[in-house]
Amino acid sequence: MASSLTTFTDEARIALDTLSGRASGLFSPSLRLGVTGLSRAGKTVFISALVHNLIHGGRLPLFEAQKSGRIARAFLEEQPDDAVPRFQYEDHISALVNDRTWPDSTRAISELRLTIEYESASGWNRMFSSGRLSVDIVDYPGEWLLDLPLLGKSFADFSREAFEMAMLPVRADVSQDWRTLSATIDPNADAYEMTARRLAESFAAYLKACKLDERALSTLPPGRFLMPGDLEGSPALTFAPLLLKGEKRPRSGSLQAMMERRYEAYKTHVVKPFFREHITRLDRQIVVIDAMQALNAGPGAMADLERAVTEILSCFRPGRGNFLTDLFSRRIDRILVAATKADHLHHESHDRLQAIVRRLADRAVARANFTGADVDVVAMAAVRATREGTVKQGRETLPVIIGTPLKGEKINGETFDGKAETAIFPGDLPEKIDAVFDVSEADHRQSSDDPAIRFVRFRPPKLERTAEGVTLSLPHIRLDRALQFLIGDHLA
Ligand SMILES: Nc1nc2c(ncn2[C@@H]2O[C@H](COP(=O)(O)OP(=O)(O)OP(=O)(O)O)[C@@H](O)[C@H]2O)c(=O)[nH]1
Ligand SMILES: [Mg+2]
Repeated sequence: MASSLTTFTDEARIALDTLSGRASGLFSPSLRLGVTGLSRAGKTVFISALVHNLIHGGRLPLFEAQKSGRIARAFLEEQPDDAVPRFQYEDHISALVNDRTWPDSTRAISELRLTIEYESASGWNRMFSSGRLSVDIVDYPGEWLLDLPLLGKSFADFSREAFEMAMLPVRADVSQDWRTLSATIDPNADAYEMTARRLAESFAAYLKACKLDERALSTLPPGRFLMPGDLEGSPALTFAPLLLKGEKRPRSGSLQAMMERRYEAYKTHVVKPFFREHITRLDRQIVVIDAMQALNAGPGAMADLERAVTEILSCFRPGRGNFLTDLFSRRIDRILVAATKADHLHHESHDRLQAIVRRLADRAVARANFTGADVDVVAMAAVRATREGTVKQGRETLPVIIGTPLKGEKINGETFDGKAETAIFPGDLPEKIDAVFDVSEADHRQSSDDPAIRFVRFRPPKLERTAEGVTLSLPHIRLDRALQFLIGDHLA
């Protein structure tokens, strides 16, 4: 009785929230923009650059409302959700602009409200619209999204798949320790906390190792094993897949029973609330991917990135009979897959990068059987850390990029001090994009022995100042194109 009562009030509350959200939306329309991507993909830098460019009237020729001078001002306002951490915009901008360092990794959800005052392009709209749009930007780890498929999987499915993935050639060596440990454990033995912990730690260490630079493998669930947020050490995170023999029901008091219970707790107390409270309220979504790093690591990493994008897109596919479908009060109608960090390439390669991302997204859309939203792609740099130039080498003139490599970065044995500027010939992306997807080549070129591009991390750029000493907004590549797709139509 008690439990059905709570469910009832919960549902009533959700319905009321939706209603009041809709009603207040009449006065000041708001748009919820989700920004996701795997860790280090570039979410924080993207949001910071987007907001900075809008607030400071940056150069955004492809963003129509700005180009035609219809934006009166853009400013930050208090966010609507009191229980979600605020996106620390000021800190991130201070790092980028004053210290020329990249912002710290964020690893959890955060939110920021940006309000834009604009004049509508049509007289008709001018009469009826408020001329204000509040964009609620929600930054959250893609790793958490990849947990959605768990809702449809039993502990036995989860365990079986985890071992299958761990045995793939790209992962077999990094998963070795965890698999060896698992092989010594009997699921039917009595449950001991220390066994659970050892297994969970070993499994988490393997998941973390997949993320190391030279692997650049994207993530396997459970997402919170890599991004625990405030759940670190809790029982809902102290479980691991087990090598099960057959689909027997576990004996009560056994390790298997304990692991299963915790796996179910993870789904109930971590995965479901996250989707209910955050994902179902989004209107638009950008999925930031680090295609540069995957390209650099070879076709195995590209295939893996494609798998991650496929799974991410599946999460936004409505009407699949999962518990989400009923909860969607709004529907995401546009999704942008954005490869950021294009400033690591000369502009001659930008279109190739975009073509590669297009191919990747098309395949992901097809594999996820995705319909219901427009999916577009862009190769961009939220913050452009390099300039372009040419260098003469004998008779040849090579296109180069010029920037300040981060302290400790190396090329050809030279180590940079983080101060000197340098010109780098980044290499070209292949003309035939099939090559970058061809996994059969992965065996010969598993890591960066023969990278397609030379990849060095640069410091954020030095901002120019006007004669009056005002710093100009952060330079970017095609950030305006992303903005136009994500919010442009709401400012028409
Ligand atoms: N050159 C260049 N580097 C970028 C750009 N965006 C991100 N980076 C690099 O990528 C790193 C990660 O960017 P973040 O924005 O912190 O990534 P994130 O997705 O928020 O990462 P987490 O908070 O760890 O999930 C930065 O520290 C930069 O080194 C860009 O536009 N240009
Ligand atoms: Mg971040």
